[in-house]
Amino acid sequence: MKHKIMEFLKNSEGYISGEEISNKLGVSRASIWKHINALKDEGYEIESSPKKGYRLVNSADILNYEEIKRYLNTKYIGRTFYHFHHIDSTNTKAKELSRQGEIEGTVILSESQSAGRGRLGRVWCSPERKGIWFSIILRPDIDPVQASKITLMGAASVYKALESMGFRECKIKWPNDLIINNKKVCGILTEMSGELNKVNYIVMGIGLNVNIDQNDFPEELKHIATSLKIEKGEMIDRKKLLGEILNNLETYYDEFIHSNSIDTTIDICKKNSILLGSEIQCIDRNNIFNAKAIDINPEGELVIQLKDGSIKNIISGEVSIRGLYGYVE
Ligand code: BT5
Repeated sequence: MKHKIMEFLKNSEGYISGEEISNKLGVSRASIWKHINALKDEGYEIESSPKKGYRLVNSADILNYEEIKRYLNTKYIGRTFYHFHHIDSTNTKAKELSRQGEIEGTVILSESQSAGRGRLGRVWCSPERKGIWFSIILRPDIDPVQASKITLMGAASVYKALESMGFRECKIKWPNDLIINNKKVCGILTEMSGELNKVNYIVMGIGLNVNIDQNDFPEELKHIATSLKIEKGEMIDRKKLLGEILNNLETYYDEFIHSNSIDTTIDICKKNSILLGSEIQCIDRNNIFNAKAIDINPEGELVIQLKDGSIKNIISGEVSIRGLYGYVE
């Protein structure tokens, strides 16, 4: 009902009377008034005049389906959309919904998270309406070893969306970070439920710092994290950005599913990599070693050269990567 009322407000040039909305929707004027108040609480600026009715002055900076659908040109990604004002973690919710059978392409987005998660139990800082914190449910018919490719598609999708909005300084840190000016602006957490040779579902969570101010970051992140607003010095349109990311993702994911190719994704990740050509530090369960990052192969693995000259391919998730001179986590 709330969304239907919003449609009326958006489609009317000036004021629309409570009576007209109530007649068209077949609900009482008191009920309309209640929904209008709920919309105001969400941040929509609505003027009410006893004689003329209601008028939408400004849309809210809110990432629900109603607000972002005009930016979407996807067939299935983002077409089922859960929007929360507050949640523990969108990845946790997405996994719960996946277990209940929710369909591929479903997006779960929250304006804030109280327990946003990074990899290995790390915490993801997600202040209200300052970023884009969301998860996508995917159900590819692939071998589970291929699941890590999805993270690269996420990184490429965010990269291209940022590029199209004028952010040319952005770099991809294989496999799951985006970096601007040596600081992290986006992180991706991909989780999978599967059997030996079958994926049940994949949940890819993306956290992108959009309108965070320096002071919003906790002390320990101030020197390693940044946001688009900090970098550009102005507020960024979250709705357009989210639409672009989802549109890109469907393109790269479709290419993977239908043509079994991630060439476009790899191309973007390679051309804009912060690691390739650099000395890096790799940390796996047992040891820490230095190497040179030399390539990302067609399978999406990072190709490194060890000190003894030998070449090794690493799959994301196997090791943590740190830059020696540049971005340090
Ligand atoms: C990641 O982990 O980078 C994956 C982050 C994924 C977050 C999204 S938000 C929507 C979805 N729902 C969730 O619950 N999670 C996903 P990792 O590479 O482990 O990096 C985590 C580290 O990044 C932390 O230990 C901090 O040092 C740093 N960090 C935390 N919050 C940050 C932020 N907002 N911006 C930049 N760095 C941050």
